[in-house]
Amino acid sequence: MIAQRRKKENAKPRLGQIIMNKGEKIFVAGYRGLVGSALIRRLEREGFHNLPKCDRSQLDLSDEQAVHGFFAQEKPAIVIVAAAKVGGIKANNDFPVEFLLDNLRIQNNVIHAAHEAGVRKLLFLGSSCIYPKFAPQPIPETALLTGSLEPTNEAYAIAKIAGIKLCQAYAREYGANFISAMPTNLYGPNDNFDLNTSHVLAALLRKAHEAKMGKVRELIVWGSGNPRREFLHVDDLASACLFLLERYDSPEIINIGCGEDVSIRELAELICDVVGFEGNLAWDTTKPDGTPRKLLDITKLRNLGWQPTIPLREGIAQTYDWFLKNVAR
Ligand code: GFB
Repeated sequence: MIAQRRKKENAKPRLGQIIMNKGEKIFVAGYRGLVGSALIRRLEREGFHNLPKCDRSQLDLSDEQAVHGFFAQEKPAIVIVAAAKVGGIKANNDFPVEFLLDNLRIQNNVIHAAHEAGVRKLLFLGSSCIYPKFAPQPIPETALLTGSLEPTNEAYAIAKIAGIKLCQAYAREYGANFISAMPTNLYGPNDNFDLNTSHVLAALLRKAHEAKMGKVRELIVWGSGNPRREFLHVDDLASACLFLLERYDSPEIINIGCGEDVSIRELAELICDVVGFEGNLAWDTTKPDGTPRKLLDITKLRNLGWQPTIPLREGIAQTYDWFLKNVAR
């Protein structure tokens, strides 16, 4: 009965209805992470002040009952799904069960509860690893499900693809305004600097810093150095997310990137320069390279009028500063 009523209410066309007022309740699932914390910073800077914050000890997003209870009580108007189990190439490769199951649980609970609670708009954040390993470069949104995935992160990618499809299903069946955006590789304050689980940029910042402080002559970089990646500062991502919440109402996925990539070798050299490490790079080719290249085609987002503002070198310097103040000490 309730489900039927919700189906009818939500079946109304919602496109183009979003006008976000500053008192609107916006729930950022995963507000302590790299992405969630950047979203909160940006929303607060823009004057949004009704932002319920729950960390893992207050709300376990993998607990279906708890999530439904939270949504029934809080009734947010807008939801951003920034909560996920994330990690770099090694963590993804070592723990496929957790990357698949935890992510399916979290996103299923949040997206379903958002629908039940009548959330007006939801933004689901995926990842550029949803695209085939050998997708055309730069990767257009239409490349989704056109080829095999990169094995090191297949589990995570499958979970994210399921999240996209769930949002699209709610849009098709119930008229829900649930949209999905695909960010490229991200970095910035609140990144994970654990060498076993982090992504490459945070890992190399830490390694370069520790090599400099320890007066070590060699910095070990994983793989061949040839893979190419695109790096977007998380504050630019947050700006794109707000932009999409206000101006994008299609269930079709949309890429978020900066439009430029670098090789891992170039990234390592840039990081050493910013940190001031003057030793040599050594390559550990027993570690996987992963996808050879991952550069998103951001034409769709650019055509809507958004563009990134933080150059890579400046973003790395700012993140190193954050690392020095918050992690290294
Ligand atoms: O950032 P990263 O861990 O993940 O690695 P992916 C990118 C590249 O950097 C790989 C190399 O070729 C790594 O071998 N690399 C070099 C290093 N040195 C290091 C190091 O010290 N640590 C790490 N982590 N890498 C992730 C996916 O893929 O991309 C996730 O596993 C997610 O699912 C994320 O989608 C965006 O870019 O290869």
